[in-house]
Amino acid sequence: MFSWLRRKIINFFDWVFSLGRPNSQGRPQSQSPYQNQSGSNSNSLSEPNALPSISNTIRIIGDRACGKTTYLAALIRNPNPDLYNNPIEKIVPKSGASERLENQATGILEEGNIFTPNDILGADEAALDIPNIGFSITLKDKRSRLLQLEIFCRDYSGEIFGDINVMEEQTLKSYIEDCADPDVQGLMILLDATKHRQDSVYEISIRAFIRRLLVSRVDGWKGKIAVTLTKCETLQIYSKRKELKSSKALVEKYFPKTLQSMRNNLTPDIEVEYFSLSAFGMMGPEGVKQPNVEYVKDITDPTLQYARLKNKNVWRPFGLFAPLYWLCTGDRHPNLD
Ligand SMILES: Nc1nc2c(ncn2[C@@H]2O[C@H](COP(=O)(O)OP(=O)(O)OP(=O)(O)O)[C@@H](O)[C@H]2O)c(=O)[nH]1
Ligand SMILES: [Mg+2]
Repeated sequence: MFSWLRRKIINFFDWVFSLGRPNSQGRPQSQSPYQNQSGSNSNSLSEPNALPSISNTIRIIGDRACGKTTYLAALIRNPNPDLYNNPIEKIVPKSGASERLENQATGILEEGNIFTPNDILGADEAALDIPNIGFSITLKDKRSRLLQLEIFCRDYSGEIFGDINVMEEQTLKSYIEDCADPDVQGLMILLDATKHRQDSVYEISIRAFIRRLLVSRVDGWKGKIAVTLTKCETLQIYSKRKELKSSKALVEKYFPKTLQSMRNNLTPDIEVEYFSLSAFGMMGPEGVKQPNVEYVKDITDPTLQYARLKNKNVWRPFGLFAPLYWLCTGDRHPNLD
């Protein structure tokens, strides 16, 4: 009841926020800045001198506590970017919800606190009630041309993945319908690298999710899927990531059953790519790098623990932008992985 009311109030303020900002409601404008839907080259923005722009509406799913909210907050905050070879020029929040996340990244992550888990949907709520998070990323594309990515998504709670086989049909339907909305062009499926022992559980969740998604539209679901491993600063995963030099091989190593189950259920026209990232990153000199993370026990329940930044001054996430670049352009950017 209270989460419903809170979301309604948040949505109202987001609407007020959007009145002051052009182009903030998240409707895709074109497939590619260089090639529109009819195949000709065009600049998708009408203002003169506007940058080529690609709009992409995505949904991010993954089990509870896999790092969805922290990912979005770190991305929008973009702390301490590398000065060398870094293609990201700027990030601008385009909705009240994304401004709140940016403030939380500053106020919560940097002050050593943690995000609270997202509220699950109440009986009278739908996924549509979850506020729209919009932000634009200006970056240099693979050929060093400036490009703007306009991203719109919602910060779901992990129930849609973790509880998919036990949740109320009405709640499940509302999430699936939201993911199957014709505006949604891409999905990020986040898998927590530190939970790889859950592979057999996630195998079942992913099968259920993909099957429901594919039958939710008569013409089938046609987006792209970025399978993304989170929390890859963990030492064992970090060194495997370096050794394998491929996020695909890394996901295959840690979640073989989940991947097999997903591939068995997808239609061949759905493109899939693989990514790995950490919202906290590493610290220290090359060769002796350590995760920039410390774990704290919950004061009310010591069986629970949270991760937080160890040193905010050297907060340097990695891999955050690569999945979005691919979802928007269909390409991998050599300086974003
Ligand atoms: N080690 C590590 N921990 C992380 C990372 N990102 C998030 N976490 C931790 O994972 C826990 C859950 O993070 P959230 O971002 O709230 O996860 P969520 O997926 O949004 O969770 P729900 O909203 O409950 O579905 C917190 O303790 C975070 O600090 C990361 O990159 N590395
Ligand atoms: Mg969350």
